[in-house]
Amino acid sequence: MVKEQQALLEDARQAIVNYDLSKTEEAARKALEGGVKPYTVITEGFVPGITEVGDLFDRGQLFLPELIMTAEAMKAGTAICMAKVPESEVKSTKKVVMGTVEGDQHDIGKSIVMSFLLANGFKIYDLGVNVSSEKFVEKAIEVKADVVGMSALLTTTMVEQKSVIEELKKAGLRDKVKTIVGGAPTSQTWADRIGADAYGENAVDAVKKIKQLTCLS
Ligand code: B12
Repeated sequence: MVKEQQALLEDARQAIVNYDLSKTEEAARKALEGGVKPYTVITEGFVPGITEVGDLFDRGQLFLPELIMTAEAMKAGTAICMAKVPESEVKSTKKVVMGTVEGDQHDIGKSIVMSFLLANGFKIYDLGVNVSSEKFVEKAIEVKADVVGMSALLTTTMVEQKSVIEELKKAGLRDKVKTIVGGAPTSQTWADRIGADAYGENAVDAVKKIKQLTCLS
């Protein structure tokens, strides 16, 4: 990557660290104009910034209002980048129901994953945040989902992913619907432990794993 592009990514990181919404939007636009790929702006600009903010919050050096402002800036910047990712012209018939589990309000990562799935032609049903296991199952039945994706960002809520899988079993759907989990506290080990079919580390990995689950790769 050329030096100018690295400077643009540094501006993006800095704007997030300063939870400055308009600077974040400006940094996103400038980076895209400067030839940086949308996903790179997010992963190498915004994500290092939000990780730094998360660490400061963890150490008690920053508080919830700032965290909320950071999230708003992150959402605005990400939206500008994602608008540059074209929706796939090749439509798949595969349906993915996505949601953030019950008790959890984090949706930035899930939104990025959904945009990438859309860009790869999947049909997405977004249940939003704080979604109960019952709602996941109801939607999976309603749309005849191929895959159910669950996001969790809190160690206290990741256990809800297990509840969704159990609820799918109870509804007799476990063999018909594939499951994938994601979110910072989750891992392949966690996915194996709760009987999920896959774990996705990030948006690119999520697309790869969902393609494998639905036999598209
Ligand atoms: C932004 C943020 C918030 C925002 C969320 C806004 C929003 N609309 O999402 C707000 C301010 C609301 C918030 C609130 C809280 N937060 Co918060 N938050 C964060 C922060 C800083 C960033 C999360 C984020 O967006 N990351 C960027 C995205 C791109 O990454 P990601 O979510 O991991 O997603 C990627 C992958 O994980 C994966 N992925 C994600 N989902 C899925 C799903 C599938 C199916 C797949 C395959 C892949 C996948 O792909 C994504 C793209 O690459 C993190 C710190 C951190 N560094 O993670 C803390 C953090 C998650 N929050 C934390 C806490 C404690 C809270 C609060 C409890 C604070 C409080 N005292 O009230 C509340 C809880 C509210 C609730 N009930 O959910 C802790 C969690 C600690 C823990 N271990 O449980 C963290 C780690 C901060 C910290 N270091 O203490 N938070």
